[in-house]
Amino acid sequence: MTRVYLALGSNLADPLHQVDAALAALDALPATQRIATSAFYRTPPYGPPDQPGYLNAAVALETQLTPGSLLDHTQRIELEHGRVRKAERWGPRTLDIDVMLFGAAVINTERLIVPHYDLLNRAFMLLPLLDIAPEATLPDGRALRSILATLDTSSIRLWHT
Ligand code: 5RU
Ligand code: CA
Ligand code: CA
Ligand code: CA
Repeated sequence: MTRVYLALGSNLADPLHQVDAALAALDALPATQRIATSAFYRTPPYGPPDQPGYLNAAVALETQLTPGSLLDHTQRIELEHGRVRKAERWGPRTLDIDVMLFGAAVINTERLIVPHYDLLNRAFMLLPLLDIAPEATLPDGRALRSILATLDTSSIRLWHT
């Protein structure tokens, strides 16, 4: 079994509903248990600024799936929840599920980079992750807590409602 941390994001079509539906879909994955779920946060959009704010959250799973199989499932769940691939890079989306950590694995394939390539710069990923895994480390042993401490979290709020 491997402990996996996923990042969830949504900024279209009722984000709270999207993330609730994503949790239900993750609960239906084979050979996988959901161990913990963070609070839901309201975060300002990064990347293109002309889009709604995001709901961001983190989930801990224990799984026997391989990284590739888990990615197949998370991409299927994104599509089943109305994700439409647009020309604009980093545009708004109904549901985004990213693998932040897969145990202590380091993965660099065409499909999957783990740890998530930009995790160390994204307070909207690290803050929810540290809610549920305050002792989490990178595969090299660095504490994520000390990385979050270098980032600005001042515009992250609880989602509320
Ligand atoms: C550039 C910088 C591009 C940071 C991206 C999310 C980035 C987002 C999200 C919030 C994107 C990738 N903003 N922007 N939450 N994803 N708040 O999940 F993240 S596009
Ligand atoms: Ca735009
Ligand atoms: Ca993402
Ligand atoms: Ca993604």
